[in-house]
Amino acid sequence: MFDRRVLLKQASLFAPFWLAGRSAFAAPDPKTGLIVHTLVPHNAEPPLGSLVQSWITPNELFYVRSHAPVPKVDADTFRLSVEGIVERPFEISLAQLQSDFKRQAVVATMTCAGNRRSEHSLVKEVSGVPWGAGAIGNAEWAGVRLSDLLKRAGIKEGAKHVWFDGVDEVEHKGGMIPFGASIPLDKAMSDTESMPGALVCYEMNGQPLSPDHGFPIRTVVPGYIGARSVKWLGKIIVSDRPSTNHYVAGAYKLVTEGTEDELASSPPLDNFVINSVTCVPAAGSKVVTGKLEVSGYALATGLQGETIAKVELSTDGGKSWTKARFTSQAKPYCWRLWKADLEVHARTSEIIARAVDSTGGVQPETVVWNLKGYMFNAWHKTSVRVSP
Ligand SMILES: Nc1nc2c(c(=O)[nH]1)N[C@H]1C(S)=C(S)[C@@H](COP(=O)(O)O)O[C@H]1N2
Ligand SMILES: [Mo]
Repeated sequence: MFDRRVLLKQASLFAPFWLAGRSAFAAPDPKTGLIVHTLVPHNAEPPLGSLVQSWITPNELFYVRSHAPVPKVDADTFRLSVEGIVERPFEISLAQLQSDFKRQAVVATMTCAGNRRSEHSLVKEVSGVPWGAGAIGNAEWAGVRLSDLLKRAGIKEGAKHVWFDGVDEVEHKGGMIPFGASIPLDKAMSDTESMPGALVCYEMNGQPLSPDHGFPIRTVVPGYIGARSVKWLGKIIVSDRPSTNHYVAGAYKLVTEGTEDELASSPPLDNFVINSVTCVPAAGSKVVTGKLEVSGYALATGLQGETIAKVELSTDGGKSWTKARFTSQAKPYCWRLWKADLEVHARTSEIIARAVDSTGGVQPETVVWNLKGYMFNAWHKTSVRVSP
């Protein structure tokens, strides 16, 4: 176990070079089926081929991104605290959350801001877990509307942001801090009948949350990067400003130098970026000339009401494009799966995918490099080796 961990750690140092765009070549763990980047904390993603087998991602195939070991939480003694600029702060157990509040289910895609980071490193190297394109999944989450909890606490005048603190302990600058996030109060309260602005979630695809995914409760913020969906949630704090937690104030920002000034003046990332990825065939696959079926996923920006309208593929470097057909519905905050039939020639070396959203927003050909390799959404390129 120990040796393996050291090996994996060492391997991940080189990962930007050998993994880039080729995660299919990294062997999945035989027990979990996931490609493991680090075991403790657990960071793993599914191979792309298995990821797009279903619109709902099975729990076992859902990527795991943790900054620290899974905290041990006793579900019986556990209490969530709701505090800050509120009339009536309170603490609540898991059982009370489940019995006192209406259960709300929503299907939403979660994706890490670092998804596709290994491709970002091809532009110029970036630090962080060298994710392929599998740090994404679509699940049915169920729990309590965050707005229902905030209404019970009574939001006071001056409140503008809602902070989430986990109970995990992450090493930071020689000390220990919880992983934290915050979202604007407007987002927290932006409920529609079927879609809450945010959820305090205790179930994933009909199962209690697993330890890796945040047992007993986590937030789920539809349309926002995964880092705002805080696992092992311990505290909700209503405030007049964004959280001062490192993961809001000092990370998850698009910066190029990372100086204190630059970080202070850059806004925290919130919504997704438009994206599409070819998942089958895997990068580096051998294919034969003639007809080839390809499939993948696409994701809109996560702004309210936006969905994916079109996915196109090119086998000639972007000169001509073939439209994909959708194999799932256009649903806000959810990815859309697609398939296309392409004609492969002897000279085909690469399949390019790009998406267009319902407002005409287009997935860009290239991205501006940033220090941590967040939000990579350039045209997705899958190399193939053609035999006659
Ligand atoms: N407490 C806590 N919450 C967390 C994290 C963490 O390390 N600690 N990681 C965040 C990040 S960066 C992502 S992308 C998602 C991943 O959720 P998952 O592991 O359930 O896929 O959880 C978020 N919530
Ligand atoms: Mo993330």
